[in-house]
Amino acid sequence: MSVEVERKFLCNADTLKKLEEIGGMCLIFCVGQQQIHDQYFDTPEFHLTLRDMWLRKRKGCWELKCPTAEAQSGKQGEAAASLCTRYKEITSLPEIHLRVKEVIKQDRESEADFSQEDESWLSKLDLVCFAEFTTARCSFTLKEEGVQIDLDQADFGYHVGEIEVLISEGGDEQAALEKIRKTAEKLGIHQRVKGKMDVYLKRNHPEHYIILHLYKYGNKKRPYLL
Ligand code: V4E
Repeated sequence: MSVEVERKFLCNADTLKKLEEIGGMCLIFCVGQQQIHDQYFDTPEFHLTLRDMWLRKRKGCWELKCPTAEAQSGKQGEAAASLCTRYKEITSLPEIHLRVKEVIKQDRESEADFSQEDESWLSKLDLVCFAEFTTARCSFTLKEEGVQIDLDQADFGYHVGEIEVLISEGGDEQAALEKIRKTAEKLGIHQRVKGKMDVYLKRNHPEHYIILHLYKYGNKKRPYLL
């Protein structure tokens, strides 16, 4: 299982110019452009997202992003670390079923085994699609660093960049944070920006957005960190 350590940044007309500039110093490769269609699922009571768990279908495959054990314990560490997020990415469907059932089962007794052939498991767990959008993504890699930079343009009119390093679970998070810090410095990034979902929910589902923020800012016992 991999852990994605990443930092979002404001993406504008200058960003490509900056990438070209640092390309001269450290060999940047454009690894391609793609259209990504995402559908995100949760129960009407937000069982998953209130726990900072993000179930999505991307390019026909299921993915679950969930907080690492460290993030769950509320450890944020130094400043560089607090600018970054880290999430476990689970792509095995049986494991996704297990994790999702674990959370939802707390309120709803659901011991049913799920078929991998169809999507009836969604309705059995009362999971509905709450967000759907397409992102045009341009990706670059910094060869020497093992860093990926994605420039995303979501179809609801939001641009955001992200600097990302993938590590294995229990891998060297400090090294990943340092690579991200160095890349951010080269790109002249200082500010913290919102992710696509934050902007999408605020515009389209303000009640969901407010509930997630209340848990964060109200200091409730949920691990959600926006
Ligand atoms: C983790 C998370 C969500 C799931 C989508 O994650 P994100 O990295 O924003 O999307 P994307 O399309 O770049 O996925 P990738 O291709 O990198 O896997 S939605 C909200 N969160 C939590 C979150 C947050 N609230 N704010 C920030 C800045 N990051 C993550």
